[in-house]
Amino acid sequence: MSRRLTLAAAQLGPIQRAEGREVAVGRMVRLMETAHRRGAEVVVYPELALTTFFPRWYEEDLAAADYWFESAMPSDATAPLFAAARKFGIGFHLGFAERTPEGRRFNTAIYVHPSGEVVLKYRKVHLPGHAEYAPDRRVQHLEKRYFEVGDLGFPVVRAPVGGTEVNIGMLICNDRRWPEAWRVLGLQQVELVMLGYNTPSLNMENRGFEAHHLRVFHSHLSVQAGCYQNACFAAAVAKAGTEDGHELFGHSIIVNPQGEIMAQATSWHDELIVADCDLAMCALGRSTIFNFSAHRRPEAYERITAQVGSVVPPVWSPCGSGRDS
Ligand code: CDV
Repeated sequence: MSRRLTLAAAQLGPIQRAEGREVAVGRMVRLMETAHRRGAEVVVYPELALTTFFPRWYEEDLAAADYWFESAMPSDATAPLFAAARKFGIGFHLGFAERTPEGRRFNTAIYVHPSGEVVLKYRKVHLPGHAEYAPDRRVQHLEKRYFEVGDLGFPVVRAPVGGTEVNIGMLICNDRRWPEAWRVLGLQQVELVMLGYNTPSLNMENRGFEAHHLRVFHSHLSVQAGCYQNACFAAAVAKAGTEDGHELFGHSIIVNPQGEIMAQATSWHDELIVADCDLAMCALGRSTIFNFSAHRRPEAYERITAQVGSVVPPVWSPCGSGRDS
C-alpha cells in the first residue's frame, strides 16, 4: 500500500511585541485554510508561533514574562486553530511557551490530531543563549532564563497523519544543529520530523565574524544532514522577517530522506509551502547505508553520552625526541 503524505510548512512573517495572540492565530487559521485548499493533511507552524520571539526581551521578574506563556492548550485564544483543524480535517504542529500547573516553563511543541487531541508533546532540550542580562550582546537571547531544559527526551510516536500512519518526532530550533538529537529520533525509526525555528539573520553574540549567508547555510545543512543520516522527512519552519527591528531569516524548507530540499519559502512573510512525501523513501537509507542494526558501533561512541564538553587530545611528538608520546 502506498504511504503518501501531503505535508505543509506554514512559515509566519513577523509578529510584533504589541500584537496579541488573536492576530497570530488569525493568520495561522488563514494559512491552514490555504493548506486545506492545496490538499495538505498536516501543517507545521514555527517555534513560539503565537507571539513575538520574546526571549530577546529581558524581564527581571520572571512572573512578568508569564504574559508570553500558555497555561492551557487549547485556550480561548488558540481555540480557533483547533476548530479550523476539525473543520478542514488537518493535523497541526504548534510551537508555544508552556507554563505548567506547577509553574514550570518550557519551550514546547505539540502535534494535534484533527479531532483536537494532542498526539505528541516535546519540550526543547537544547536551549541556546543565557540566563542573565548580557550587556555585551547586541540582542538578548534569554531562553535559558525563561525555560527549563525539556524533560520528555526525544519521543517518537506512530500515529495517523492524513490517511496513513506515520512515525512522528519533533525538534525545536537549536536542536536541529545537534546530530545526537536527530539520531535519538532515528533510533526510533522516525519518518517525519516537525521542527519550528526563530533564527536571527545575524550572529548576535558579538564574538567574531560570521558571514551573513552562512546563517541560512548552517540551518539547511543541519536539517538536510539530519534527514539524510536518519532516513526521514522534515518540515523546518521559520518565523521570518523583522520583529520590532530584529530580523529573522525565514527560508523554511521541506526535506526528504535523501537530504534534498523539496520545497522552500522565498518570502519573509506568511507563506505556505507544500510537498508530496512518499514515506516509502525512508526505507532505502534505513535498509542500506544507515541500516543501524547492521552498522552502528555504540561501543565506540561512549564519549557521546559520558562527556559534555570536549577534552584536549594527547600531544604527539616524534620518536627519539626524549619526550613522552
Ligand atoms: N531559537 C533558537 O534556538 N535560535 C537559535 C539561535 C540563537 C542561534 C538557533 O539555533 O537558531
